[in-house]
Amino acid sequence: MSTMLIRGGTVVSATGRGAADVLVDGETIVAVLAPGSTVLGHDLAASVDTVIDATGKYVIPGGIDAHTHMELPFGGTAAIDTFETGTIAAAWGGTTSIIDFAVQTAGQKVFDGLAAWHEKAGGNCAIDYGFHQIVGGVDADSLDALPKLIDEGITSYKMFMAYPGVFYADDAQILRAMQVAAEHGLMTMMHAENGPAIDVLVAQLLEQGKTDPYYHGVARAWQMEEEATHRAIMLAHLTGAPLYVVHVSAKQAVEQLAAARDRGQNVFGETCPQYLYLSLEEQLGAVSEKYGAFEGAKWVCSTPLRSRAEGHQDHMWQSLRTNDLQMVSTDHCPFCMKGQKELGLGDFSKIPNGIGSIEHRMDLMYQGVVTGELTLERWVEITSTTPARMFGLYGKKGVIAPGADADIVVYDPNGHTSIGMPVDENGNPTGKKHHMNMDHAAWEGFEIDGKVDTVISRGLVVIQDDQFHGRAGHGQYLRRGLSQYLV
Ligand code: DUC
Ligand code: ZN
Ligand code: ZN
Repeated sequence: MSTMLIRGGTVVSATGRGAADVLVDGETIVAVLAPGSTVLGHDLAASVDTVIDATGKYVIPGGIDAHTHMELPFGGTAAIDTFETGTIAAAWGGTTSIIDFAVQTAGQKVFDGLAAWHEKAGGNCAIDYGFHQIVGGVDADSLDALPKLIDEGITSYKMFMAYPGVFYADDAQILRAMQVAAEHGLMTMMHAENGPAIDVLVAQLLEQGKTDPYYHGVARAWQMEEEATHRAIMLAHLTGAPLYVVHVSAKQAVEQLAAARDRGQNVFGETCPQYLYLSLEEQLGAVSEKYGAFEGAKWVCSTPLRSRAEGHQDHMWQSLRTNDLQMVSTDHCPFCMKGQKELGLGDFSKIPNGIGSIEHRMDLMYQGVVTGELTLERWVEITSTTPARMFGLYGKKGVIAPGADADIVVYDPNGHTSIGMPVDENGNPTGKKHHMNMDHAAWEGFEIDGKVDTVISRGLVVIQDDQFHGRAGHGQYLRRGLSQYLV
């Protein structure tokens, strides 16, 4: 077992910051020491195998992205990042654990869907990974499987109030699943949009010749998100099921969550970087020389990017500060323009839904610290500590403390990160490039006043000196406990 000392840095947790040295033995943090401490010897640096100098830098628990979709089949194609490429990109960005969504579709056995996800991920991940279970077909069989997932280390499952004919669950199905979940302490995750009503609006817009990506955002109006969020909260209230609403983008949906929390309900919400920074007007409505108004396809995702004029983005930042929203995940679901997003040329409803952000989440949220939207501690909390607690990983993940896995990021506040992949007229990259599989950058031109310096995954240095030192297969499957926010 090798030993490592990360010294000279400022250790930041969800509750505070302070100068401290971190000692790692093998895969585990064994001590957090006051600088100059001699409790473990007079020259600890001389007696360890590796010393990492974190002077002037922050030392934080590795990021946890609790919402990713590697290789997700969607809209006649599949998300382009494999577990290998997606987890390597995650590591580059300071994320050391992901929770991906195993998929069960209607008519399929839950455990067959889960086995397929283990097959895709096993031996291929560069960082640790866990699963939530998508239940795309709520029936007697899947209801029976739900509690058994807990023994597999899966303590959360997701249903969709959107996508009729694909993943959609109706109110009766949701009620039944929540009854089972409430009994066993499973977290119900909800994609809260009124899918049947949205489909009517989509058909009407297409009939009117409104086929550009912009209309994806028009069809998926905020009222559709607020209404579904309210309905999910009411069904959760009735059944006593804890509820976690994914990818919240509408300020009115947050108001529903806040009201439920004020009533004392176990209701939680995540948002994603795209709902904090991007908008209906600027991205979905973008026009470029190469793609014309189809440029906006790069940002077609659901829930959709919302109108900046309506103030949703500012409200998301505020809600993260006030804890009306508890955490930030990416909903990483990348598709290339070529051959994938292009499926929706002339019909926005055929554009595969998703944006790739796994590599940029820690940086984009750190920029919120720079601009005064978040404190340093809140940054750590919403990107690592809360995701760990929410999904039963805390203690092992989400904290720098003796006994925790040595998942550590050294972050340089004096560094700089330019995001993007400029291309020549033939589409060939001419400069800096991200490590996700997509052929474009959804975050082109974003500048971050900070930089991921060193990333350690269970004691292994995976990123250092702008090089990837890890390997696919290092990442282990995470068996999760029940949510640690529930009593
Ligand atoms: N939303 C997306 O944008 N992509 C995948 C599935 C989803 O709900
Ligand atoms: Zn979703
Ligand atoms: Zn998703």
